[in-house]
Amino acid sequence: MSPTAITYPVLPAALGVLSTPPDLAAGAACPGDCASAEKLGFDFSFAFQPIVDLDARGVWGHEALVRGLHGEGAMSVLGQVNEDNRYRFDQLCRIKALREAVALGLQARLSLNFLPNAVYKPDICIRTTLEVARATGFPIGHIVFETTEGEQVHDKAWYAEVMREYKRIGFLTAIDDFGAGYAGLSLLADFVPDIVKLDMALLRGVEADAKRQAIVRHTTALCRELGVSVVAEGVETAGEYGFLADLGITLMQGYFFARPAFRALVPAQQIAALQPPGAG
Ligand SMILES: [Ca+2]
Repeated sequence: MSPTAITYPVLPAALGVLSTPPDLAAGAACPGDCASAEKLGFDFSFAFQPIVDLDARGVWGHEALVRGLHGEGAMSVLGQVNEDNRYRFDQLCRIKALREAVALGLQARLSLNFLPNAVYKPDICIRTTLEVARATGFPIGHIVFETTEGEQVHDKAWYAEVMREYKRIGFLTAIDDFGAGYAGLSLLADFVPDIVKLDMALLRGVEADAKRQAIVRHTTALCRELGVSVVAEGVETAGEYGFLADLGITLMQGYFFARPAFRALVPAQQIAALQPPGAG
């Protein structure tokens, strides 16, 4: 990728359409020193798990998954996040994940999880991400913001407005864990993301479960009609892989392809060597 070919949006005009919800306007804003782990009180790192493009037999992107500094599980970090520090944590996640991914030489997309209720000040959130992208030369259009519907979104209109703004700026947007949580279908009515990630609980053993098959088949058809790409996440077996591939799903993620790699990127050759369903 050539940094000179990348253009970044100008912020003031881009942010004119957003306003801060009244209940959040008075406080909880990041004071401008979001990048400090000392201020947060704990530090963390990332593992990266590939999202596989089966058509291209390559890596479509990597999802950054939070880990302890020595590779400890996500809960060792997330257990320290509370209402008081989650905004700063969210900011620091973007900054650190982008920097770590670029340092590892990531060429594909980078998928970042964010906490929808932490977006108190989207102008600062977006600015934070844009600044790191610009500093590292990472293209905006390669950054995916995944947000889970499993986490209750208190203000759906606000949520949809924030997501639309992210998309308008040029980021890719994804609804995570689709089918597992509270608001999937109504979220789609209010906001059409670039990507829907089908929840792993829907996919578990799907090749032998007629009810799951019906749900996955129709959800995939719905997404196609809306122009949304589908990622099957948490794919663990050849049977699941085979069923989903037969359905025409080409983007997949899960242990069947590769486990998350702590502070490392799974080599593209490992993905290219994958056997098609039913082979071998
Ligand atoms: Ca995710």
